[in-house]
Amino acid sequence: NKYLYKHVNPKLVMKKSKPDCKYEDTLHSTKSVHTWEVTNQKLNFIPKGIANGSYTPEDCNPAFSVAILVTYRNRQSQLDVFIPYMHNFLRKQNIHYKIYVIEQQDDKPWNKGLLYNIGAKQAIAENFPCLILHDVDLLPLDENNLYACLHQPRHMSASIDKFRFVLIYETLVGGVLAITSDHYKQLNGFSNRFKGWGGEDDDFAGRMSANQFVILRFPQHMSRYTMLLHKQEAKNTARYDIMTQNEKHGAKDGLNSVHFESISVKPQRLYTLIAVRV
Ligand code: NGS
Repeated sequence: NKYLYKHVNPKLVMKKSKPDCKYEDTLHSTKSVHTWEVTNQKLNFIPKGIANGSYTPEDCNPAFSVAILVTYRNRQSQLDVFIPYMHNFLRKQNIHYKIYVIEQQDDKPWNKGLLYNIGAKQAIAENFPCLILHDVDLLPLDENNLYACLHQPRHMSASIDKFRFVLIYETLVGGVLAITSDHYKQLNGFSNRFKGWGGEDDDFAGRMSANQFVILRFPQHMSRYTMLLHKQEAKNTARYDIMTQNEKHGAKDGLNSVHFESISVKPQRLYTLIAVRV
């Protein structure tokens, strides 16, 4: 597929004895294996070969290497479903991946943009060329939805059951977004100024559009997700004001202005936890 951004993590040692992984079936097959039942099945089964939240195919050399960044606070029951589900889903895609959970471990207002920037810095430091920004409450339903970056950012979760599988607005990039590390750096990442729920993703879409990026999407049937239920978070009432202000000084607010009280990186078997106090 000419639109795929081929990117192999330089840290991955390629074993010559292995053939290259195949992707045609994943991209072109019309069969949709993941259906509703799968959501409720196999949640207790964890594939072998996972350490620090990372997996690489055993029998072939992957062409894609992705860091999955999951921002998180206080939703243990969702994490308990998300992590095993994702390992089962991703392992079939013949990619190299690593799941990072970036947890805000304080009671201050939720700062998702800052958490994404912190996760991105870590993944970039570990040479991941592709970042997948992922809500913890979204589970992909179609295994043709390849977890890989394209030549432009791709909004992967355009079709969510909660919204009757309809894209709620054209510039939505929240939920699940695949973007190359180079593009993320070019945008200076997310604004760190959104405290509380909402707006940081729309602000990020503004950065993409200011940089002439195009938001790509796979066909709707491949972009289906189911959303785990939860209470609506407290909305940030200042979010529209911040978006307006950011149009003027976004360059000083992002990856280059990440501040926090403390951070620790704690590798666990099924994910690498980045614990942050903001
Ligand atoms: C918009 C929010 C986005 C959010 C989207 C979907 O209204 O941050 O809803 O949210 N924008 C503003 O508040 C400015 S959802 O219903 O999926 O949780 O991502």
